Amino acid sequence: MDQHRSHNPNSSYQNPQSAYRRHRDAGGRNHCENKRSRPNQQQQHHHHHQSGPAPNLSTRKELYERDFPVYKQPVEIGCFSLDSERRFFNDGRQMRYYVEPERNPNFDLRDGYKDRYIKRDGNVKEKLDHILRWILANKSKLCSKGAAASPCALDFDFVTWRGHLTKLLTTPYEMREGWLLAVTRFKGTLYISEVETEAARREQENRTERHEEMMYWGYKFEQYTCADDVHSLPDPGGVVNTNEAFCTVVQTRLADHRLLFSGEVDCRDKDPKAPAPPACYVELKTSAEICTPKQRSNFHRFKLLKWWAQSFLPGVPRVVAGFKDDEGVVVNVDTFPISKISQLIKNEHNCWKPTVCMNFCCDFLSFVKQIAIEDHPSVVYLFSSEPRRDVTFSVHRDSQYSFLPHWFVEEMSSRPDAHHQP
Ligand code: 0WD
Ligand code: CA
Repeated sequence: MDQHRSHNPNSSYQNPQSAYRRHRDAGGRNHCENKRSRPNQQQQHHHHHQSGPAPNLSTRKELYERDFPVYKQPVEIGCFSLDSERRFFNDGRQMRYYVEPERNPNFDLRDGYKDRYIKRDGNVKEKLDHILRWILANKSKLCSKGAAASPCALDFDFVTWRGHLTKLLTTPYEMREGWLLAVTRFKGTLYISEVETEAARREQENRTERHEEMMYWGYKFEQYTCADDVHSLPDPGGVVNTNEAFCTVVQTRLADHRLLFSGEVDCRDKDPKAPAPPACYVELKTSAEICTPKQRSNFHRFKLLKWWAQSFLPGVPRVVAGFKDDEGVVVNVDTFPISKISQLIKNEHNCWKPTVCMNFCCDFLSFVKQIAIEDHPSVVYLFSSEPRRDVTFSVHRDSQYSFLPHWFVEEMSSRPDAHHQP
């Protein structure tokens, strides 16, 4: 079991050094100053805030080097699949099975790029839609048993994609990319959905053909190592279609934050004796072949941080990595157990620490709970992070940022099973 996963109720979360900053630094970086909200009466009552400007959240890693917070063992409470046309199914039909490759397989990742590749349309912004569909499909088991006629309220503080939480975990170490996270409070639950930054949009527009092809390589590696059925073998001659996905939905708790999130899972152990999900899941990655000490150090400092954060969150225990040369040939394959990664990086000077990642995420979620007070499906609190800057926020009503769809709001507001009467 991972040493960082605490199940001990006595090792409870503490917050001795609050990282909230009462005053912005000189730059005044809130890009939406006029809309900036101040903590309201209710917050001040609960959190003893002084009046004055709303606080920002520091991203300085020194502030988060305290005890590892309680992170409960993630439990899979469901799954869903997206088919070759990106249609949603409330089941595991897109699950794939891991077939261990040779150590030096020489997989050609360029094969099929021109003629056997169907690429998901990246211009369609799906936001939280698939998760919301899953919530509605499982409404009866999710909604708290209150008065029989009351509308659905979820027993979760936060609903989001695992990928958004990964970005939060790595924020104190992120020196290149910022992020924008839109938050809406609806029936007490905080929904977090990413908004593409201007920088990310530009980067996507200016992608080189080489970069475009290299994005295919990761999916091609999956095709070499995954079978569609327990007893079948991978089919490298087939089509790679990136619309297809299998997603796990997990429940867990980080300190006092009850979380529901979903993440895409590449495949599972096909051994019938393998442990139950998520412990049987395998994350697949490709990375540049490591030839020099400098490359090894960079791999530990940057790649392993992202791999650890992404798989630790849903409790996926191992990453299988294909190391590729410049020609897109996988020259060797290695398995990284997530629980061993923190030891692996300990020799690296000034390296990242799991506790900093988890404490920052935890404090960010506390920050969001304090700021996003108004419970309304079209109000968005937009949180913004830029490397080496505090996290700032702005408030937007009925704007382009609103992301909860009407079909979700209406169904969650209706009486239980109101639409399902015969
Ligand atoms: O529309 C959007 N803006 C987003 C959609 C942003 C983020 C996620 N999504 C949704 C998609 O519906 C996708 O099915 O993400 C799902 C996966 O969510 P996740 O697991 O929370 O995302 P993440 O952990 O960042 O990525 C897991 C895998 C990636 O594998 P690698 O090994 O590269 O980390 O999901 C794939 C990718 O294979 N993936 C995506 N698939 C569709 N749309 C996206 C994306 N935007 N990002 C990563
Ligand atoms: Ca992957």
